[in-house]
Amino acid sequence: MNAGDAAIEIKRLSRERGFLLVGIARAEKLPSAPLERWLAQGMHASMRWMESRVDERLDPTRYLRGARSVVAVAVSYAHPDSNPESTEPEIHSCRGTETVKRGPSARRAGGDSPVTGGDVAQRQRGAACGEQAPGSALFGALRRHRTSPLCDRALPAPPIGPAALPTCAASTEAAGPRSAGVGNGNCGFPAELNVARYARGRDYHNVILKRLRKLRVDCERAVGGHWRTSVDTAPVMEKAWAERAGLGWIGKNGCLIHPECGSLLLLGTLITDVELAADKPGVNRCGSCRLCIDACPTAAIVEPGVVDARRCLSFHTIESRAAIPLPIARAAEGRVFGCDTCQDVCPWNRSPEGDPDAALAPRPAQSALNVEDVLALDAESFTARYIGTPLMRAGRNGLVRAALAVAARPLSEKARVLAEQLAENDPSEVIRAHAREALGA
Ligand code: B12
Ligand code: SF4
Ligand code: SF4
Repeated sequence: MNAGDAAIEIKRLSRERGFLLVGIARAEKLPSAPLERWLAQGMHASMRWMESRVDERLDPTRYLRGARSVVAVAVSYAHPDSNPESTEPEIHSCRGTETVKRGPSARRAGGDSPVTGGDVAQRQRGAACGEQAPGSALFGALRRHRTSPLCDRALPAPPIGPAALPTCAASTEAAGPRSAGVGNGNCGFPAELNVARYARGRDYHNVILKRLRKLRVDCERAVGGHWRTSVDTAPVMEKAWAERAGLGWIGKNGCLIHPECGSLLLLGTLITDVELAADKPGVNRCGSCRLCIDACPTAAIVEPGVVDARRCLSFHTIESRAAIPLPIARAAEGRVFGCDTCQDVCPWNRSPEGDPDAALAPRPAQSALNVEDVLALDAESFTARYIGTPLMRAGRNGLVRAALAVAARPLSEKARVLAEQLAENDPSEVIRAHAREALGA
């Protein structure tokens, strides 16, 4: 099979296995400066594992001897707002003369066709047109922005009409009322704890890795050669490969953005020594927009595309086990596990195309947590509740620590009683310290 036919076959197999997007890049050494500079400046904070296997991270031929191609895949987790307060979005997107109702019911009824990536013809956005029914999730989200004391402080005034839109390519293509396929996950729960969208269902590592392993077997059968899989699990720069494979571009918020599906995507790769026809790399379409940089509650986007983990809420609430510095904790305003702000404000996430992955469907009980419930967790009840979910990454101690740090002040009476017990008896010094701080506030 020649490289072109092999690429077509691999893409077909990828879609058959349930990947929304797939593209191919030539396996070659990545420029080392961005990663080396990021590490040298300490932006990886305490993620020491980022320092190891740098050679492999930068060069796929070191990870797999004789590697010639990188297959990048993505799934979407842009499920309609899983906040119990929101209603189903009624968004109509116009493509030429065709009007397609979008939203969960339309999807269930087969209203959306699958979206393709890589070199496969992209669907056109069509004429600049977007309608939003009053009373929909969008208007609900904006109302919450205006009324929630948390969000008024945490976020800049939301852009409502075309005049307020930034000058990035999205604003000229999709001018019209701001249509929010996804709302701001941090809004509407001032007294509660917010979980980042990607973490509201099953653990994506399990879902994607299982699929990738099956796909690897399919690929070996179809075109032979050696294949290695990765989804966060290996020294592979997944965003860089997705960009090179034409899945989109790395935006100023540091995330891979697909022009139709937005950035609420999770990525994986297959590295192979089989020669496959490569796609054209994605082209950056952020333009002069800087909404994400300005909206970040902790100023963690220190340069376009460069996130300093030492300031990022995602790092402090998910990866770090240490005490959360007070200025970061105050700015978190209820974000107990991860953060979506720099993606929520992005115009490219207004009305994402492509079916969100059913295997990653959000569970309401995992989307917004109750402070008292979290403070009452012990190791056993934590595992029983969250096994198989991304929350396991923080562990019971990490989650309780973050809840104490980011919960709204003053604590409720019931939360105070629990915090007093934690301050006194918890085996973790970090939890005891955060509990004391929460009680003193
Ligand atoms: C370490 C890590 C983090 C760290 C550091 C974040 C970061 N931006 O690097 C922390 C814990 C903060 C984090 C947070 C999040 N993460 Co994370 N994370 C990773 C991980 C494991 C490695 C990323 C890495 O190598 N960083 C080091 C820097 C130097 O690398 P880089 O940004 O990729 O740099 C390359 C390019 O960006 C480019 N580059 C560098 N600078 C610049 C500047 C410009 C202008 C441009 C155009 C390019 C560019 O060159 C570099 C090399 O070629 C990847 C999985 C993986 N193995 O790739 C997931 C990954 C990036 N994370 C992911 C997710 C979902 C998140 C969160 C959204 C989770 C959440 N909701 O809380 C946040 C988003 C925060 C953000 N705005 O980036 C997804 C992103 C999917 C997507 N659409 O892009 C990934 C790919 C996991 C996956 N398998 O899907 N993450
Ligand atoms: S995830 Fe949150 S804290 Fe981190 S860069 Fe984005 S907006 Fe800032
Ligand atoms: S919000 Fe950030 S990532 Fe999105 S278009 Fe604007 S600059 Fe780019």
